[in-house]
Amino acid sequence: MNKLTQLLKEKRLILDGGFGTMLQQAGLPDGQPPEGWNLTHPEKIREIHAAYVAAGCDIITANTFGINPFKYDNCRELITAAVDSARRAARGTDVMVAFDMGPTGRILKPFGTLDFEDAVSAYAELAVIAAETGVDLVIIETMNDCLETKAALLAVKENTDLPVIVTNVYDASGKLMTGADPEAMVAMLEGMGADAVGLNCSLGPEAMLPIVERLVGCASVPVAVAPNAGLPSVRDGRTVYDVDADQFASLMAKMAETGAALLGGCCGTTPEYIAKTVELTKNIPYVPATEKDITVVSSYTHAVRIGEIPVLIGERINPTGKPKLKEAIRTGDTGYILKEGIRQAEAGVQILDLNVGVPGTDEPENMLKLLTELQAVIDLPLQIDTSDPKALEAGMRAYMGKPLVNSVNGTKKSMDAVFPLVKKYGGAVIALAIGEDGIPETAAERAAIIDQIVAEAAKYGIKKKDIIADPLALTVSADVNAARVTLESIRLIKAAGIRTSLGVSNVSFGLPGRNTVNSVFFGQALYAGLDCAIMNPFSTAMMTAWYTHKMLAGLDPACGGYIGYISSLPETAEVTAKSPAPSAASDGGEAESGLSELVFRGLRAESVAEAKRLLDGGREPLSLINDEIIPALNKIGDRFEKKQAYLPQLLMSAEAATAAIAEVKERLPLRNSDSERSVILATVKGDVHDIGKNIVKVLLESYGFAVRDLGRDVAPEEVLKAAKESGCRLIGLSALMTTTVPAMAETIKLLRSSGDYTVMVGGAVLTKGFADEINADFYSPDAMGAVRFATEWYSER
Ligand code: B1M
Repeated sequence: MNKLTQLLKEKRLILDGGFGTMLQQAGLPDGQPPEGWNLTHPEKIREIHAAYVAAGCDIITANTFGINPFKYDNCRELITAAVDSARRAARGTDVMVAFDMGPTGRILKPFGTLDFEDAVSAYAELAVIAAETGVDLVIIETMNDCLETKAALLAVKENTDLPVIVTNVYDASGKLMTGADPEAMVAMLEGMGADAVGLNCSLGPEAMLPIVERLVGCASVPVAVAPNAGLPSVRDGRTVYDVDADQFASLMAKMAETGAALLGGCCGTTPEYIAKTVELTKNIPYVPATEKDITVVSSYTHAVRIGEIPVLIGERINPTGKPKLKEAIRTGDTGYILKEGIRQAEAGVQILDLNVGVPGTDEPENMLKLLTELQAVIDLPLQIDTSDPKALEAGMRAYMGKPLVNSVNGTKKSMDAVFPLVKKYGGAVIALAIGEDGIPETAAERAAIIDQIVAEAAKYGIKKKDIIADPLALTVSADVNAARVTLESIRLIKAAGIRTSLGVSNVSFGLPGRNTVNSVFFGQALYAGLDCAIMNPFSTAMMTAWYTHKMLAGLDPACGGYIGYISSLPETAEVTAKSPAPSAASDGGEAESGLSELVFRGLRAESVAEAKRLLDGGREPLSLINDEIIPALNKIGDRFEKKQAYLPQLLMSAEAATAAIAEVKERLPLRNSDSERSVILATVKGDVHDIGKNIVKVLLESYGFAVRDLGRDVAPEEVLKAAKESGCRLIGLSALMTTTVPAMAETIKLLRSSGDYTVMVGGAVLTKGFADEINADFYSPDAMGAVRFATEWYSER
C-alpha cells in the first residue's frame, strides 16, 4: 500500500490552496505564464510553498499545472525547478510534494483534434520527468473532459508507481463540460486505480457540497475537494472572490462532516484559507472511505448500476447470424452500425453490446473505429464483446468510461489474457461458467467455476463486485434440463453475492415460437435473480417480460413503466415479436430517418447521403437548410440548454450540419462572382459559431457577391484591417451568444470611427432592437435577408 493510501486510512489530509493568486500577490505581472517563475524566481516560489506548509498542509503541489509539451519545449527544466522549490519548502517536515498535472488545453478527438494516444504520450513525458524528480504523488486536476482525464491517469499509471489523486471540474448541475456525472467519473477512475477522486476549481464551496455528497456515496476510495474562494468578479482591475477565509473554512468543515478526506483550495484561496480550514476541521472525527458493494459500468455521461433494477444489454451489434451487419463491418459502413445502436438505445436498453468479429477483417482496428464512433453519438455504456485480446485492449483503451467486458471464462488461457486488461483499464467483466473441461452439467459445478474465476480475479486486484457471472443458457431442445440448470445456477451464484448475466435467446434454438420461449425463460431468469441480460430490445415479448417483471418485483413505482410501455403498443401487438417503436418497424428491420433526425443525432455521413438523396429527388436546396438542418440544430441546442445533451453531441450535430450544408452548396445555382459587389463576413471575437455565417456566405455567393470570409472568433481590428485592405465597405457580422454581442458592438464602434462602413448583423441571439442599440445599419433574422439587403445596398450605389 502506498504512503498516501496508508495515511488516508488514518486521517484526513490537507492540500494547499491557490497558487496563481499567490503569484500575483508576489508580483507576477498579468499575462505572464506562472511556470516561467520556476526558473526566474525560484525563491518566491519556495516562499509560497513555505507559507502553505506553515498553514498546516500535508501535501503541497509543485508549480507545474500549466506545463505540457504542447506549450513548452523545456518541460524538464521547468518541472525540475518547480519540484526543487517545493522540496526546499517541505524540507524538515513530513509534508508530501505532488506533481500538479493540468489539462493540455486541447480538445481530444472525436470532438476536437488531439489524438488520444498523443495526449497519453504528452502526459507520459510529464509523468516520467515527475517520477525522476522524486515527487511523492501526482495530482491530476481541473480536468473537464472524461477522456483527457483518462489519458492523464493512464500515462501516470503506465509510467510510474506514484499514487494519484484525480479531481475534475463540475458545473452547477453536477456535470463535466463533456457531460460526465460524478458517478461516471468515480466508476472510470476507481476502475483504473486512482487513489483518490474528487473535484476542484469552478464552483464555490457551497455549490460543491452536493457533489461531494454524491462522490462520497459511491466512491470506495477517498474523496478530495478543493473549491475556489467562491465566484470571481473584477474589482479595480483585479479578480476578487466572494467567499472569505472564515466562510470558506466553515464550509470546508461541512465537507469534512460529509466525508471528504482531502481538503484544499483552488483559485482565490490563500494560506489563510487553508490555516482556518485546518483549525476548523481538526476536531471533526475522520471516517475513512469504505468499500461500496456496487457493480457499475459507465459511459462518458453516466453510470449504470448492475444489481438493482435488471439491466438490458442490446445484442444487435453482433454479426453472428446477421449477414447485413457482417457486410457493414466488412465494408466499413459505420452508418448502418451507428443506426443499429441508436435504435436499440431508443428501444430502451441501458448498455450496448459491441461485437465486430468478422473473419478476414482487422478486428482490433474495427473495434477501435466503431467504438470511437458509437461513443460520439450514443451516451450508453458499451459492452466490449470479443475473444481477441488485441481488440479488447484497443477498445478498452479508447473507451470513455468503465466498460463491461464480454467475456472471460474459467480457463487459464482466457483469464491470463483478460484479467490484466481489466485490471489496467478498469472494467466489469462477464464471466462465463466454462472450465478447462467445457460447460459443466450441474448448477453446483457451474457455480464452482465462477468461484474459481472470482478467486483468480482477486489475485489481480479485481474485486468480486466487478465479476458478473453468466451461467450460460443452453438449448432446451437439445437437453430438456438445460433451462432448469441455468435457473438453478443463477440462484446459487446470487446466493454467493455475485451478480449475474445471461445471453437469453440461446435457450430457444431449433424451436418454433422462439420469442415466446425466450420471453418466458427471461421472466423466469429475472425471478431467479438475473441482474442483466443480453437480449433483443426489438422483441415486444422480451420487453414486455422485462416491464412486467419489474412491476411484479416492486421495482416500478405506481406501475408507471409497465403502463407506459403497454399503452405504447399497437393493440394487436401485445405479445408478438414485432416492435412497437415506429423507428424499429420490424424485428431487425431498418429505421427510416429524415435529414433533420440524422443531423440531430450527429450522423455526419448519413446526413450527407440523405441530403444528396433529397436533392437528387428534386428537393429545393434552401428548404433543406431552413426546414431540416436549422430545426435540427435548434432541437439539439434546446436539449443542450436543458442539460439533456452535452457539448460532444452539440459538436457532432454541428459537424453533420456543416457537411450537409456543403452538399446543399454544391446544388445552388452559382452566378459569376462580381468583384464590384463584395461583402466581408465574420463571426465576432470570442464566438466560434459559424454555421449561420457560412449559410449567409453560401447564399451571397450564389447571388454573385464576392465574399471575403474572415472566419470565426475575429477581433474588431482584424475586421477593420480586412476592410481597409480590400476597400470593401459592406461588412456582415454574426454573433450567437449573449456574451459575444459586446464584441459585435465593439467591432461596429471601431468601424464607425474609422470610415464610412455599412454593417449588417445577424445570429440567433440578436433582435432588431438589440441591433439598433449597438448601432448596426441592418439586422436580418435569416440569411436571405442579408442577400436582399446587400442587393439593395449595391443597387443604391
Ligand atoms: Co453553441 N451555443 N456553444 N455550439 N450552439 C448556442 C448558441 C446556445 C444558444 C445553446 C444553448 O444553450 N441553447 C448557447 C448560447 C447561449 C447564449 O449565449 N444565450 C451556446 C453555448 C453556451 C455554447 C458554448 C459556450 C458551450 C460550451 O462550451 N459550454 C460553446 C461556445 C464556444 C464559443 O463560441 N466561444 C458552444 C459551442 C458550440 C459548438 C462548437 C459545439 C457548435 C458550433 C459549431 C459551429 O458553428 N461550427 C455549437 C452549436 C451548433 C450551437 C447551436 C446548437 C446551434 C447554432 C447554429 O449553428 N444554429 C446553438 C443553439 C441554437 O441556436 N438553437 C448553440 C443554426 C444557424 C443556421 O443559425 O447561426 O442563428 P444562426 O444563423 C441563422 C440566422 O441567425 C441568420 O442566418 C442564419 C440562417 O438563417 N444569421 C445571419 C446568422 N448570422 C447572420 C449574419 C447576417 C445575417 C443573418 O448578416 C451578416
